[in-house]
Parts: sequence; structure tokens; C-alpha cells
Amino acid sequence: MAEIQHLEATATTGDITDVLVRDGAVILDNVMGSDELDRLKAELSPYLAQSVYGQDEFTGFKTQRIGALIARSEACGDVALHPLMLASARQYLKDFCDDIQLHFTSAVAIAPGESAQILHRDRGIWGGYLPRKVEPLFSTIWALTPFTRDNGATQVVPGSHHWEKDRYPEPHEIAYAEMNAGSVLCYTGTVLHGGGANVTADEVRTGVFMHYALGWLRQEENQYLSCPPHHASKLSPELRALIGYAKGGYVLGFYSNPDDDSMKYESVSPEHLFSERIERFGAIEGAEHVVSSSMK
Ligand SMILES: O=C(O)CCC(=O)C(=O)O
Ligand SMILES: [Fe+2]
Repeated sequence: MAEIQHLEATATTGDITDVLVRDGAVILDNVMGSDELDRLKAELSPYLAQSVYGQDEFTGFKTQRIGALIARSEACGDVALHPLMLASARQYLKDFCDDIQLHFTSAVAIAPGESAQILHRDRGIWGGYLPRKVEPLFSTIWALTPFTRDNGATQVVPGSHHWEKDRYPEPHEIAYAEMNAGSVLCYTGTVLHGGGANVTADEVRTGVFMHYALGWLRQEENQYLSCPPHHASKLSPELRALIGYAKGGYVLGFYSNPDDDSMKYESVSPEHLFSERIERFGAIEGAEHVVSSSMK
């Protein structure tokens, strides 16, 4: 029977990325304490109390999914900025980008009677155009409730990020992300996985998803609409930059303010929207550098 390796919460970035390189998934046990869990549950429960179920087999007819977590929940902002997860995401994706961005936020609650989600690779959202040698994602699922094989723990196929595209796993190659509330599953965009079936009578399995992607890719959840500027203005500069209100390269992601007739905000970083003057990619290292990147 396949298994996902568990590490202690004291694991280092190197420990985490080593297992990810080998297996495509790893669980960190008991990272969050009960106070943090209570805060997350309190902030998310008003939304989860409404019945917004999936509308197809993939999203699950007995599965609730709510997004816009950065605008809706301060505690989720702290989860997104979790230092060990952020550092591990940056380390894991460093060969493919100058920096990462928050790509997707969701609370996913799988209710009794839900069937197993089809196994998939999350990188499929880009339609298969990304070369396989580019790993686009470092994803996390934080357990708000215990995850058990019976209540819908995520199915993961360790090692399948190295497989040929059309190889499908045998049942014994599928592992289940069983973990305590407060633990976190980290997995890559290329490993096969899917939500589990919930065969319990009365347990709902709830996870908070924070996915990080290469800074130059289109985000799965449109952060500028899920967290528009009047919400983003309440966030820390670091969180704002992480969700996309910052440039990702010399001319990547600039904006011009259409309402500013003084033309002061022409082709500037989104940070200017919030009166910040951080221009990480403001100056070029030299025209040669820009030209050589364009030739790669
Ligand atoms: O709910 C889960 O455990 C996984 C869901 C998933 O992989 C997805 O919706 O892409
Ligand atoms: Fe998925």
C-alpha cells in the first residue's frame, strides 16, 4: 500500500523539498494549534454554513467550495504567509521563476456520500501547454478537521509526478493523506491526486487550500476580482504582493491608472495603488540583461 511520508512540524525547507522531489507529496504533522484552528473555523463558518455545492462530477455534488479567502478571512491571510510553506514553495519552484504568487485559495468541505474525485494533475488547468520539465505549482491543503480514509482524505499517488502522462495507478499505488486537524499536505502540480470518497455517516472533511504558482503564469483564482483593491488595501504589503499587486519582472504586471489625468501613474507597479514605493523590478540591471532574457 502506498504511503505519503510524514514529517514533524520542525522540518526544514530542505527536508520538505527533498521529499517533494522524490514523492511529489509530503505531510507536515500538527503545524497549527487549536487556537489557530478555532480562528480559521470561526472566520470561515459563516460562508461554509451556506450550501454552495459543486455542480459536476469534478467539483463534487456533495462538496462545498468557497474562494476569495484572502478578502474574507484574516486568518487565511496568515495561513497564506506561513513562513515555512512560503520558503518551501520558493525553494521548490526557484528554478522556474523569479518569484512565486498565490494562485488559488479555497475551503473545501467534503460531506458524507461524496464519491472519490477523478485523479488528476493540477497543472492541467493550463491546458497541457506547459512543458513537463517546468513544475508550475507548490500546493498546500491545511486540515481543519481530521482527514481519514473514510471521510475523504485526499488521494495521492506518490512518485506519479515522474510518470509518463498516460500511466494510471493500480489501487495499491494510491495513498491517502490521513492527518490530524492542524496538519498540512504539500504536493506538486504534477503529482496525481484527487479528493477522497466520504463514506462516513456524519463527518464532514474540511481543508483550506493555498496553492502557489510560478509568478509568470495566469492564476487559477483571479485574485484581482476575488480580492479587489478596496479589500487589498487592508492587507499587509507582503500579502498584497503575494496575491499579485506587485510586478513580477521589469515590465511584468505593471498598470497605468486610467483615472489619473496627471499621468503620474503611467506604467508603474501596482504597489503605487496603495501609496507604496517598492519597485522591486523598477530598474533594469542593464539593457543587456533584458535582451538576454528575451533570447532564452
Ligand atoms: O479535496 C481534495 O482533497 C482535493 C481536491 C482537488 O484536488 C481539486 O479539486 O483539484
Ligand atoms: Fe486537484
